[in-house]
Amino acid sequence: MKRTRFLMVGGFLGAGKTTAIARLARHYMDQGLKVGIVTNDQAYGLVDTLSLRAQGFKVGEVTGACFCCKFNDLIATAEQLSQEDQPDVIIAEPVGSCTDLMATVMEPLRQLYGEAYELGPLAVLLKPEHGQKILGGESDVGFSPKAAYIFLKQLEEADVVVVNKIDKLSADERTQLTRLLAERFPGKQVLAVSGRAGSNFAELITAMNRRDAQHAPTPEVDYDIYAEGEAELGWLNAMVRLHSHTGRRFRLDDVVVRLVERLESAVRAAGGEPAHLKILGAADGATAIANLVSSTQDAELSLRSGAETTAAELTVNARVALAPEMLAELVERESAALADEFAVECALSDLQSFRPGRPVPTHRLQT
Ligand SMILES: Nc1nc2c(ncn2[C@@H]2O[C@H](COP(=O)(O)OP(=O)(O)OP(=O)(O)O)[C@@H](O)[C@H]2O)c(=O)[nH]1
Ligand SMILES: [Mg+2]
Repeated sequence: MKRTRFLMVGGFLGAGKTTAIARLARHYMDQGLKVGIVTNDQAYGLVDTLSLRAQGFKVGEVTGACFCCKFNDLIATAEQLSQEDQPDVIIAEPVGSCTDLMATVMEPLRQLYGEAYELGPLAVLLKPEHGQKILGGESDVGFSPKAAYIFLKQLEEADVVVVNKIDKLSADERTQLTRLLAERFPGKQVLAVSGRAGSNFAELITAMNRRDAQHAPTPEVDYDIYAEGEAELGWLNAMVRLHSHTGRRFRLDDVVVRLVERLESAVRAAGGEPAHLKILGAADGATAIANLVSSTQDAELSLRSGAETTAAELTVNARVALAPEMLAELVERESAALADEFAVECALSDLQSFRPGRPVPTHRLQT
């Protein structure tokens, strides 16, 4: 039986996993290989799934909890992709606040499903600003110690650590960050790439294609700290439908960016800290995506549609250090205010807001 190569690209919220996975998948497809992608979230209604499907990729999803707690759903989703399309490669994107993936996903796959899947390395991406602050020991990191614990555990278990978004770094900043990583994790492979611009991406491809990866020993993980770190985040997925009753058209790109900007200001005014706000707008077959990955940066339009429309569906995914009830209130209020701003009607549905529950892995196997 042909084994499917299974790759996983992890990293903290907003590190650029989906962007890098799309580039990786495109590379394999250009080589004539079939690729399936598996996305993952604590809730349903995923921006990442819609975004990757809009780019033409075959995507299955595991929703309702992370891969480790829904290991059997991950297997079922991978099998479904295999039945439908017989992919040569499956690339999985875990939830950005997850760690211990080597012991709870990769090893169980190798030990229990090794006949079906050939495992590649676990790559973990990091946002430069997180790396600089946490590894550099800055005091005002905008990051709680428990969230920093998860971030560091992700790097510790990685086969390959990938400094992403180097298009935003000077040569000095890049050298300093790779030095901090080498000091903290001696012997670990460290790459520096831009998933979006494609710089140095060939190095990540070479690393992902390695067949002789020696996995690092499984780190010990304190599940109390891990669970408390995850539970500091308010998680919200929702759908906002906009409709122009007058027939006047509005720009899809403008509404997604404005809603992200509005949410960012509202979150900050409420004393919260956004980890990742992402909104995907769909209208008449067109797709626009706006993101915000930190309160020190502006909202950006990561996918431009150029579309003008009289009706749109916005999928809102917010991961914010703020009480989930408050986050839900802000999303309701700011969606209504957005509708007023664009003189359209608005309906909010499928709202799920909660703190992620304690992870209870299906399996935990040591390397
Ligand atoms: N400058 C720059 N921005 C990037 C790069 N890669 C991703 N981004 C941007 O970072 C934001 C988050 O990217 P995603 O790919 O959605 O990040 P993610 O890790 O999948 O996020 P979650 O799934 O929410 O954890 C988007 O605005 C991207 O356009 C990069 O290499 N350079
Ligand atoms: Mg993603």
